[in-house]
Amino acid sequence: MIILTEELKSALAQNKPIVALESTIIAHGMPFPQNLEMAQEVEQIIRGNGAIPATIAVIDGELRAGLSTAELEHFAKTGISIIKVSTRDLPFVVARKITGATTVASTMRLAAMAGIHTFATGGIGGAHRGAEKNFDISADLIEFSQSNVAVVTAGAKAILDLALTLETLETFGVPVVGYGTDDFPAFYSRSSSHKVPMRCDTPNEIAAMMKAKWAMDLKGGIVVANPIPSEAEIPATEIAPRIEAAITEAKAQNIIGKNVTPFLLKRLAEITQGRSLAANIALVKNNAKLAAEIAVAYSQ
Ligand code: PSU
Ligand code: MN
Repeated sequence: MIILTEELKSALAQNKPIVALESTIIAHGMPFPQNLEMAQEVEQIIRGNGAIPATIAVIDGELRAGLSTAELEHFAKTGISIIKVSTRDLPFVVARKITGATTVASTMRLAAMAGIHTFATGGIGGAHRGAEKNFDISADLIEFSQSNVAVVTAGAKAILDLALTLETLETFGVPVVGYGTDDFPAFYSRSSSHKVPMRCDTPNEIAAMMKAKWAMDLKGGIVVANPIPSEAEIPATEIAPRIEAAITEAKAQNIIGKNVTPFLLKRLAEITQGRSLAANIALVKNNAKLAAEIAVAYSQ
């Protein structure tokens, strides 16, 4: 059902390490041209660390893994006018032969469909603040209970309610592993006031968990929480008031549903004069490197 490049087909057949990448982060997560540079650099980092990148998207209704430079450029330049496709949107864009950018949830689903079990992103979606009333809980969290994919993420953004996010993952039986840390990272900051339930310090330890989980037929993914590099970090005390400001604006402008995350990311980049964007790019690259190392360990 999913269409792979020749390179990915033969890599899968030979059990070579592959890292899946999402396309929403390109179209909705960052402005052009930084999004295109990020997408290309991330692919290079994955190759440099011994794995093959598989950027996932829906193109004219076709489920695709492995995009050409021209296709990456199309997503980067078209930006937010490309439909953001979460799991619930897959039947619609396929049936209507539409082009869509896949989120963490739908990328996990399509990666698993292709037989790819490692995925690098920036930050996963989660339970938004106020989720106990408005039920805004990202489909990313539910997907972690469905698709057998380890996702490397810089924790979850402090635009979310991290306590509710962690509780939801626990309810769904999803392991949340701190990579070299006991704290759950908060995207722009290396730590939050929340602890991770378990910790690993090497890619081999994570690959062993993936094998153990799926050997037991425990369905679903693993959250690999990888803190942003220290030199790119924005301290929590500094970013917190800016996040508050962006959330207040979103409420005032009645931004809801799938538009919330892209709106907050864009406003934060403006409010921090690009600093949040630089941090975002640094953490995605850091996650790509770790994901490649995990994919290499997993393939052995
Ligand atoms: N977090 C980021 N950058 C992103 C996203 C999240 O730092 O680009 C995107 C991812 O594609 C994620 C999606 O899967 O937002 C979650 O959106 P929602 O909260 O609407 O489920
Ligand atoms: Mn949502």
